[in-house]
Amino acid sequence: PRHILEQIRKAKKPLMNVMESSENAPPVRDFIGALTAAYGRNGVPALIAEIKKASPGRGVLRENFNPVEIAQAYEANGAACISIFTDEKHFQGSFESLEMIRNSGVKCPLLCKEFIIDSWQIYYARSKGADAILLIAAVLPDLDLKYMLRVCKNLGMAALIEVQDERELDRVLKIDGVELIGINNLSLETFVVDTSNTRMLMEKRGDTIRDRGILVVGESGLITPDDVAYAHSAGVSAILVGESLIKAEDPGRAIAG
Ligand code: IGP
Repeated sequence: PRHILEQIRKAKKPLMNVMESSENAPPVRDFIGALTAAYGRNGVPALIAEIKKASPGRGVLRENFNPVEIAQAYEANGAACISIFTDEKHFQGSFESLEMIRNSGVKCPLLCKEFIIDSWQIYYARSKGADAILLIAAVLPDLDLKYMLRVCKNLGMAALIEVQDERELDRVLKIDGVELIGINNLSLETFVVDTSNTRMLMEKRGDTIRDRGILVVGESGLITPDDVAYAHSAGVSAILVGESLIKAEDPGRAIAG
């Protein structure tokens, strides 16, 4: 009978809440479009400026930490998109800050920087106003990567698929529909940064990546204008920068430097 099914449905409610509220979220903004437009306009890699309070490798990066103010400063100084760490335990982030930034009038598309291991997290990110999510190849088997990319696209969002070595890059290049790959200079095993990683992987697979029209983001450890020029010459069209901006006295003005 009907009411049993209704009871069963109700018992599933916690997950359904996430899905329903993702339907009521503010409209998705075009993350990849914003990167492409900024790159086309400036001829230098588009900036995804990151908001993170702390990291396991470096501890607390900034004491007076106001995520909305930082986001506004990033946008005012030319960031194409903004990445917001939401992991609480290791990065002292929050979904609340994502939601507050989305509701603050900031117009840059927002990346939810989360360790996604289950697809409900994608709905949750959307419900808080995310326009893009991070999928880390190192923590997701191929089947999950493919499935989550589909979930993400069904919600109209972009997925930044992150790799740190050739093996992961080759796994990702086997997946249909990949549009945005991040090459991380940071090893998630050792938390050591090597900025030549992006160049090394682009030398090996740059042709395939270009043929498929995939946009590459150089990630981590980029501090000086030389670092950015180096990433650009390696063939990336966007960069993801966190620590060096967050640590600056004025994170917005640090973009110009
Ligand atoms: C930003 P940085 O060195 O500028 O703060 O790096 C971003 O690339 C980095 O926070 C990052 C990261 C990750 C950290 C990218 N992917 C995965 C932890 C886990």
